[in-house]
Amino acid sequence: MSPIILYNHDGSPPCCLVRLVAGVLGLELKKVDISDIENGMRNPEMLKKNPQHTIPTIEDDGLVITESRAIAMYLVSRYAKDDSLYPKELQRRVLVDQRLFFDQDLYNRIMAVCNPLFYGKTVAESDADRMKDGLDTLSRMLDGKQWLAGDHVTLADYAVAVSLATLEYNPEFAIDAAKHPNITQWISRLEESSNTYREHIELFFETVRKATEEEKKNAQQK
Ligand SMILES: N[C@@H](CCC(=O)N[C@@H](CS)C(=O)NCC(=O)O)C(=O)O
Repeated sequence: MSPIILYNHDGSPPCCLVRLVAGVLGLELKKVDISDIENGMRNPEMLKKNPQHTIPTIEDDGLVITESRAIAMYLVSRYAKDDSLYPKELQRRVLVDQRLFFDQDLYNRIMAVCNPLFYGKTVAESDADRMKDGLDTLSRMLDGKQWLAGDHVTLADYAVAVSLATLEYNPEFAIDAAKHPNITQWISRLEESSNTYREHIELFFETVRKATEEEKKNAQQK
């Protein structure tokens, strides 16, 4: 079987989710690194494959799939030995689905406090408030719970944890353990649950740190 192709960037949070899920499932990925997304994904060949011009994009047996959460659902549905990460039973699956849809919204809120930094702009107060409101919601979801959807780790936990890891781009908004103990304790549980999880998140953090340092150096030289 030929390996699944992943159009990837190590500093991209949604790509991190796909790498993490593939890693947990023990799948081999052939990474095609797209360092310049503008040129790498907006050329005619790639736009034909992915009109959204986004990474992650995967190709598996000629099937092109975009959207990190859809890719994660596909990988589990096709390749996992059991359905624990993404249950087949409707009543359990819909719990994961609702958290994954919540996660897309949370990720957008998080990006709204990270994106301005890439362009040397300040974060709008309304965006900061919306992001904090998203964290408050997540904290309530975790109240009295070990995991986000059901009694064990699912795709929902991985997706939301990767979205939160994105805050490494703007540490001013890092999760405060005193304010959100439900969230920090849940992240610790995830870290303890799997070496693969830790390795993939660490690779993402390292990439972000290097990029941020590079950015600072370039700014000083100007
Ligand atoms: N909802 C999408 C978001 C993907 C996304 O925005 N990827 C960024 C890189 S982190 C990208 O490709 N941006 C380029 C563009 O939108 O043209 C997913 O989860 O896959």
